[in-house]
Amino acid sequence: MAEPRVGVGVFVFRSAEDGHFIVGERKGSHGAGTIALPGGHLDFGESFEDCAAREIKEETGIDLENIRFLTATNTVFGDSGKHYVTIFMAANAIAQPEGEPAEPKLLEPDKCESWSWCTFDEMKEVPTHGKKLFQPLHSLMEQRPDVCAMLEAP
Ligand code: 8DG
Ligand code: MG
Ligand code: MG
Repeated sequence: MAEPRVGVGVFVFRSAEDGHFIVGERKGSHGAGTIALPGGHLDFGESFEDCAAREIKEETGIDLENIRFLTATNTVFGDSGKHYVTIFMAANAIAQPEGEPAEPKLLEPDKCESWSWCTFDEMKEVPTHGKKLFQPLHSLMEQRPDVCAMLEAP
């Protein structure tokens, strides 16, 4: 029998003072076409922090600092029937050597259409603009309103 898996989604903030974080449109996997955070599966023996740093480096080339746990959610996907416990982490992007803010690179173009910066309020508006959110983000809003309130007013 299939078992729940652990996914790690990361709010990568542009800097400590900036409420913009990275989102991307998924491609080539379940939730294709939906807007999601960068992240991936927790590897065997890995810490949440190491998983967040590894996935963000692999997917965007960005190095992280101040990696912190936000919350966890539970999602049974309506489309695929997959079941994930999502660990939501937050972190700040380390600026480029010249001091310019970090910019995500599309390092896995087979898995993601493009990256962009987004605020939590803008993310909530995504469904009204004809796009869908990846289901764990709906779980976050439904299951963890306290955390969402914090993300809305950083
Ligand atoms: P990996 O197999 O290389 O570890 O992962 P990936 O290639 O980066 O796949 P992914 O789809 O980005 O992430 C793996 C699973 O993690 C995904 O299918 C479902 C789960 N997941 C959540 N929440 C989130 C999230 O917020 N963002 C991402 N990217 N994945 C998430 O449960
Ligand atoms: Mg990955
Ligand atoms: Mg991923």
